[in-house]
Amino acid sequence: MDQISTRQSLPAEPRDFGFYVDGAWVPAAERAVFTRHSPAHDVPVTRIPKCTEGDLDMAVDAARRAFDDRRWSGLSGQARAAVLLKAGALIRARAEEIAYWETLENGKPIAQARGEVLGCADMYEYASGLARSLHGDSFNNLGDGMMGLVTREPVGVVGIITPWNFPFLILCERVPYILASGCTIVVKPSEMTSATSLILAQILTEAGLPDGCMNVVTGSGSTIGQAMAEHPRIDMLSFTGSTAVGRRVVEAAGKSNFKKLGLELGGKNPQVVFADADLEDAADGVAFGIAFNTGQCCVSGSRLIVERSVADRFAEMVRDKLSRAVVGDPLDEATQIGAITTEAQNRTILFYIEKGKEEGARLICGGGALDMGQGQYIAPTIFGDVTPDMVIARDEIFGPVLTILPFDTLDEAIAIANDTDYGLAASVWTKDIDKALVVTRRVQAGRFWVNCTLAGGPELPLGGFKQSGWGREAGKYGVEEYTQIKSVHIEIGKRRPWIA
Ligand code: TXE
Repeated sequence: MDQISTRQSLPAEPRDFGFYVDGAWVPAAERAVFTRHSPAHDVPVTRIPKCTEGDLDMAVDAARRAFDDRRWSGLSGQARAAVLLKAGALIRARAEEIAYWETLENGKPIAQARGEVLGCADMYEYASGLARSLHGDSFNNLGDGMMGLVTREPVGVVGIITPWNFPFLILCERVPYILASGCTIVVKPSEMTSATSLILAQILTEAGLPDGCMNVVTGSGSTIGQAMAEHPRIDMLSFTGSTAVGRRVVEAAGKSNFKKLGLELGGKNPQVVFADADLEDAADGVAFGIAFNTGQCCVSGSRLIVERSVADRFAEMVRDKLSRAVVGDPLDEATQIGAITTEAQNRTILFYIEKGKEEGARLICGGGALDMGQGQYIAPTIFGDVTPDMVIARDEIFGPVLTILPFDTLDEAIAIANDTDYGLAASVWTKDIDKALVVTRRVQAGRFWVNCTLAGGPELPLGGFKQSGWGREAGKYGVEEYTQIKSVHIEIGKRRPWIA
């Protein structure tokens, strides 16, 4: 795969998209259209239809038909695997194009976007194996007259609502696993970043996915997203986004058909650094953990909990690392930190930076917007002397803002790490295996990293403890999540009569 150049150019015209239902594009036609501007370049890049609730019904009907007539769930695992493998190959072949539109709508560095897209191809390849190995259980110990089976069946029509921070990655942490299980899908991407979800739908059709199994409806969260949560013919909904909207989704599911829910919500993730760690390695990891994707990352390591004896030296090491990160035009191959994706998020991050200053935290670096001539950028920011009660230590900021909380003992480090409503991810940095294991056991988080951070891949599951969510995505757990279990009792020979 060739890279087009070290600095791709902007599109001459915004690209027009329709939405995707029953294996075909539906043109925007007379519907209202949302024009998305690149947050890094301030120019229009895509035009996306604002779908109506009628459009959603059309997509749900298509997914419903495709599920109910068994055109997908009735295929063998081998046949489903073939489609997933082909999809992985097509994603690889079109990685440059997907990364380009991801970068334009999201503002993330093109090299990072490319890496994410290739990682997504791997998920389809991995999930193809799961389509073939998914199985239930059997009971051969019920006596000579009875055998028991436990089978797994696909849940049905699955809705997926995604956010704008990793539009393609978060989608692909779900779609191949859901398809491997035999379910059909209706997606609503974030209105800010719809392009790559739409491109994916077309790729899946090209890969041989039967019509109606993957549908994408674009539009706002308050209309289409809310209508999905309330929809009586959607059997399960996977929602990734804010905790506040997650709460609304739970209420809507309860008021409609009790659809099964998967929720991946916010995080305020601890990075616990002991004095005996390889501090050079840890400083690089902590800088990466807070600045990757400009901190707009549910698993970003936003709370640095560091042993007091090295706290000042370590803060200086992280500051030095961040000062050397390349911030700039995300279309430039060398860029490591791009733009903030939405205007609302930009305002939110700047609000929290001012809050930190008001609360009396010590500003170590950054502290405001970066003027790059165009687009919206925020300087990587570190606050020292943070106390656990400060707002900047408690709220998910979702930006490149690191708060430092020192500790003296292992127990204190664990207590600070757990002093949050969230439980999505955590890291520990130490050369002492006992400390690493104690922290790994006692800190409440769905994903844990030892002497690394933000590592991932299709094999290991992701999801949160506490208010970070429900359920797991990826790995074998990610397929099982989209199945329901049926138990089957089979009589062997003549039944013992109830009335003789
Ligand atoms: O999220 P929303 P926003 C957090 C992060 C960020 C904050 C706000 O702290 O600052 O959320 O971001 C759709 N019913 N995370 O406003 O609104 C919406 O269209 C159904 C963490 O963008 O939750 C989009 O597709 N759906 C998170 C998706 O929900 C609704 C990633 C997420 O939007 C809806 C993103 C409704 N009533 C933000 N309203 C993470 N864990 O990665 C909106 N949506």
